[in-house]
Amino acid sequence: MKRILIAAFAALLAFAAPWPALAADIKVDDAWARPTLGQARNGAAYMTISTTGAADRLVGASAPVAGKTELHNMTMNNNVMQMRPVDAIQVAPGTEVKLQPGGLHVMLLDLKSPLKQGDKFPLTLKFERGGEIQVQVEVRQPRGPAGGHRH
Ligand SMILES: [Cu+2]
Repeated sequence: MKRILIAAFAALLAFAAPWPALAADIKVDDAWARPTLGQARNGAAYMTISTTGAADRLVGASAPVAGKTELHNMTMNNNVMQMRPVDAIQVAPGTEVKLQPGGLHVMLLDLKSPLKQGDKFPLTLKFERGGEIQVQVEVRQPRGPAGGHRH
């Protein structure tokens, strides 16, 4: 009897697999990347991530346009901005995590072709709990006064 109960419980768990529901809790807004200049082989993707569910962690990403993709943060070190890979980016309920120039970003390495203004490319984000979410990244200049054109 006990064994049957365990099997039934396991089946229930399988059917109630939380992946789709959790993925739906994650919201990714305004995914964009700056156009690459000249022969630059690297780029960065920015976006705003929030969740209406439990806390989660962005643990990886992949994009067909890039040979390799890493999660990075920019930090000041002796007055020099440095990029460092991070293992994960925390997403807590009720707060927006902003990936933006000068801070957290998804680093796109070994680009297979330049990122051109107006283009869009798919980016798959991997969340620890929520699983994979694909977003479309728009290639454009930064918006707003802080990130406007600097000529
Ligand atoms: Cu970077």
